[in-house]
Amino acid sequence: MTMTVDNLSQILKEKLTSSFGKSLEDATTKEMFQSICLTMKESIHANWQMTQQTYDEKESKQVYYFSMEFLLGRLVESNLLNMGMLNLYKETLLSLGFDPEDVFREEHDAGLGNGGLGRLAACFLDSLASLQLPGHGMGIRYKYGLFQQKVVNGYQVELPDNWLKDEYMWETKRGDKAIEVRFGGTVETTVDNGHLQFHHHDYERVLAVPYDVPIVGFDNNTVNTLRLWSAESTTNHFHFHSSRGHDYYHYLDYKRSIEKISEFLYPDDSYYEGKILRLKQQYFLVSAGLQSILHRYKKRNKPLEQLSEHVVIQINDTHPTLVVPELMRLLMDEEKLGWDEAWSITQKTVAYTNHTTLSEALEKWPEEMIKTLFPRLYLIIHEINERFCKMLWYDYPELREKIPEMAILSYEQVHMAHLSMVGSFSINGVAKLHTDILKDRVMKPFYTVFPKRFNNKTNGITHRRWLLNVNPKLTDVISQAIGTDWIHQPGQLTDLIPFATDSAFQESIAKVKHENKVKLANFIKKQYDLTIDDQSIVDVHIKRLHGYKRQLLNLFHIIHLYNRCLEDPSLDLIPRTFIFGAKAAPGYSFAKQVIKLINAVAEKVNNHPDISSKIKVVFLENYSVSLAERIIPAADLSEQISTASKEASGTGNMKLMMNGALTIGTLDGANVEIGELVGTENIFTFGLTSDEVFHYQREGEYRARDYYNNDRRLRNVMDLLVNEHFSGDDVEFKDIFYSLLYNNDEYFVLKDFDSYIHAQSRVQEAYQNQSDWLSKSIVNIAQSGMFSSDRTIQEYANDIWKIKPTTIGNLIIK
Ligand code: GL9
Repeated sequence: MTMTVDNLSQILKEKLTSSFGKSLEDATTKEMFQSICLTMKESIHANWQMTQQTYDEKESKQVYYFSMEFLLGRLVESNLLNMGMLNLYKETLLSLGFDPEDVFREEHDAGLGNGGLGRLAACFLDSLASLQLPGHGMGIRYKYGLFQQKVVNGYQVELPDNWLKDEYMWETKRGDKAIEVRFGGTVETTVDNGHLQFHHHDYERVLAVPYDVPIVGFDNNTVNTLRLWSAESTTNHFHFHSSRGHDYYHYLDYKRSIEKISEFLYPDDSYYEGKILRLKQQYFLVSAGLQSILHRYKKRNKPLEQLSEHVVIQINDTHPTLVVPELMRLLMDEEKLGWDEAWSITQKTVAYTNHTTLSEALEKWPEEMIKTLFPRLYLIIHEINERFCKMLWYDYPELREKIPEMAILSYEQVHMAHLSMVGSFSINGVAKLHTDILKDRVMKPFYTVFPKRFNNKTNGITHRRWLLNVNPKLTDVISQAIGTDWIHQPGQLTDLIPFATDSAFQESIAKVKHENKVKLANFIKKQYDLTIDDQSIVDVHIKRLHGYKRQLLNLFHIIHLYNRCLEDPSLDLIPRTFIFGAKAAPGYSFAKQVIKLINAVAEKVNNHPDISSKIKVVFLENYSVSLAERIIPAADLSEQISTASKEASGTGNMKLMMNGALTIGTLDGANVEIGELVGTENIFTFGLTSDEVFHYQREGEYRARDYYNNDRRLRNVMDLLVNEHFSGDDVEFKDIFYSLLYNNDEYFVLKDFDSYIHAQSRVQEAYQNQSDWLSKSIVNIAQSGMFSSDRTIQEYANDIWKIKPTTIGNLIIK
């Protein structure tokens, strides 16, 4: 049966009555949103059950993607798209007098991630289901996601993200599948029949309760699972006898201490804070996740020795590294396997992805902390380390002197990346350059020992959300030109290449871009009462605020343009709107100062009577998946200007390219691969290369001061930071100024300034020739199919996971 607007209207009206006791006329948009979800869930849940059943029947090998972060954003539109019902729902809502956008926006973003790493996990889930691959997510159901950002007086203020305050429509609590996770206590060793036995006593019990979110595949019947664990306590075992209520208060304390484990997401990106609660979160995810996997596996009645033929565990960075010792513990202590068998199974089951080479992000936990929280795991880690170091000593005499720096335990710390590399069969970076840096530098000795484990998997993004959902007009224009096969096979976007110089096609691309700009301008007007020019170049820099991402370099270009306008009021500039969106980690004061500086510059520039018609600076608060979805379709220029070698891949670069923005960027992360695909004439590259950065870091011959002294433009920009121009006083931005001049500019902002300014003038020049610009834009769209996460996931499936699609039968209820 195919559903019509009339059928669906009827269903939704009935849902409003049965669930809320409301008629259509009285229903709020929230109730309408919830009715839609309830209706969708009926068909999703039928396929969900069938998918799981089919996987079990066919004994499909299952992938579990363990991640501390899943930055899902909203699901309603992407689920509808994947179910093939988006247009039907939109039309039906309109016919019922609701604006679909308003209804969809009732869904609170699931902000269970900080940035790229968490969003990548979400894109991967979408691709897994869309490629009919049996792959699931394991994560934490944080009560509070990434903080909400407010800008007050130009400063970032953090508010809690209470995303569960209305019911989360997509999740299903599976109370029957709750699992116990144990913390602390002591381990007693006994010898039984010549075998060592480990007995864990006096531990604290935490109940891990799974909440499952269905992951709907595109145009197929697959529904995979994202399992999010919540830490809960039970009152079951407690009886309160004490007349003075002591037990009761103890119980409340205990309950609170347990619930803290899944209370909030740590808001740091590319940085780890050695907090004990964070370590507890990691183990909580790992132990609950592994126990549930083994439980399911055992139902297949296969020997544990074959685990790796049925299960793969991919760990998203080192955050879930404890899977290595925890799987060992479960196999040995619970399943009674010996060390060698357990080790062989573990190593064949776990695969590790590295997402950063920044040293401040490489996790090292104090041995003491590990020993106290997980006494049994500590013994196991110790043993793994002993065996690894011995192996190095005997098998790699040339590496003997490197043993201290390669050890898992050294200087009283546990090196999580080392443990991950030793305990897994695959180690991958997330872009070609990044993987090369791992092999040649950061993890070089490990590459010597385990050359076959290293491989590259360049990141990707789901084109369904980041093109079809966010930019339906562009989607239509593309399909009118090349048909719709590219939707299933995004690589076929290259069919657009012949259209790059087709003036009619260029015009339709230009029209879409302009309409998207008008829409964004209306949003900015409504939200900030700021008028932006919909004819201007929309120049966007959206990502976490971090020194290495160099929002400051962008800002220096803006201040430089501002200075030029002040000097020469008749300066011919194509109007530009500079858009920033960025959250700073709450404890990262430099990043917070940069936010204040962006807002201070915006204030000056936007209110200048002559300049504001040429330059506008907009800091959009609370950058999130949903905000990205509004900005990206309107962008002309994509700022990807990290210090070369520092950005492992980047994924915003891919989203913007796919929507026709041109990249101004360094030869860093996936920018390198973007440049190779589009050709040098269709990207604006500038700045130091990663080799040059390494060279300067090694030789210590960079002197930032010289650049300040010798470049008048740079001095004119920087002096404005400390002479009260942008702030009421001269100290507000002095830390920024000092970090550049006295701390020698760690991220080479001054060094790359000149080259960046030149690249920006090339941008302005290129934009003057609209036909040329549009052809560049089309080439970017055409080459973006390579960056669909379908391609990435297919590579993981072929090279690492060795899994094939499992088709799910045809029981779709539409
Ligand atoms: C990151 C890298 O910095 C990005 O360059 C990369 O694209 C993503 C996904 O592989 O991973 N590593 C990392 O710690 N973060 C990344 O974005 N940080 C956040 O997620 C905030």
